[in-house]
Amino acid sequence: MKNSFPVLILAIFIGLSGAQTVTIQEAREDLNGDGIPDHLGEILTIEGTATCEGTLFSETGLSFYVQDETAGINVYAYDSASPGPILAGERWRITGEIKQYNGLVEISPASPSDFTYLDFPGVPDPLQLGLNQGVTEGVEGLLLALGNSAQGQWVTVANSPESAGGGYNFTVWNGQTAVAVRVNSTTGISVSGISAGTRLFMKGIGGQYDSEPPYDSGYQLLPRYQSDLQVYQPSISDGFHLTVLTGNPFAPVLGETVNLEYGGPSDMSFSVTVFDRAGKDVAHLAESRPAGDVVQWDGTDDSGEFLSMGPYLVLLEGVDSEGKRYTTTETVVVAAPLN
Ligand SMILES: [Ca+2]
Ligand SMILES: [Ca+2]
Repeated sequence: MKNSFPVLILAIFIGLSGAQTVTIQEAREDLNGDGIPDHLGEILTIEGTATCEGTLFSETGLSFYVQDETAGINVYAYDSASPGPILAGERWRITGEIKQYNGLVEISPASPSDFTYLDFPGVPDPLQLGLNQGVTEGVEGLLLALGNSAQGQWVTVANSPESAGGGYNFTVWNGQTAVAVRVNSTTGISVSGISAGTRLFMKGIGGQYDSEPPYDSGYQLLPRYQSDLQVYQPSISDGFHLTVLTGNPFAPVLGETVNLEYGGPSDMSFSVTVFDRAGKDVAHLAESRPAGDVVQWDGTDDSGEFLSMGPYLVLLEGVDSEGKRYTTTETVVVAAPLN
């Protein structure tokens, strides 16, 4: 008898809302690991902040993303269920059926009354992916940053964007990990400035498009706005120089890199080479390249193996149009993790 009061209260709450309120992580739950949310077909209620406008990823109806402290999820609904405009940064309580579409977990409201505006906390900071990290199930639905402008760590476009089904697809390299990027035409993003070799600092939502069980591939980054594709063009001075910009010493096993800038007269061609203490050339960061650039070294040799701790000598070599050779060096240190 003494437990009946809380049970009654719980029953009233569930009765009023019509569905149980859960965290987004709980709504997405896949304890048996089959790539299908365990609550498929259930009506649940979540509370989350929109990371884009309600209609950004859909020509008709709603397709957008919300996230809370635990996870993110796609919200998908017909026009008839729309409560009106939904803006990035707004927090909503949303009731809907848990679905999955080509591996993407969705919550699908059936009517405008399934939406309740809560408040305006603003768009949350993107989750920063580290060097060599890709989009995975654990970050599906979350706003992500790929490439880190504060650390001068960019991603490199692998191929020119290809037109496909109402948008464009291309791939970027985050260190040694390939990440698929899907630019939906409804975003209005132009990809005309993107081609193989373009360096980017990116933001976007973690998405998935995988038509076959077990729905464990096909992860994509979904940029929302033109500003989510920030092209990195370092400005390089003309004097012959090699400068350590960031990351010295650095711990490669933690995904850290050292960034070095080099430059010199426009008639020069440049090579940047890393030597170990024995004087062996272990990594070639640039070879016979024009003008100046920024190079990133991840502490691996030319075959991608991590090198041992200790100091390394970075040699910049410039050869001018008359064949005259200039050199300068910097010492960088490969360190162990702090703990
Ligand atoms: Ca499951
Ligand atoms: Ca998924």
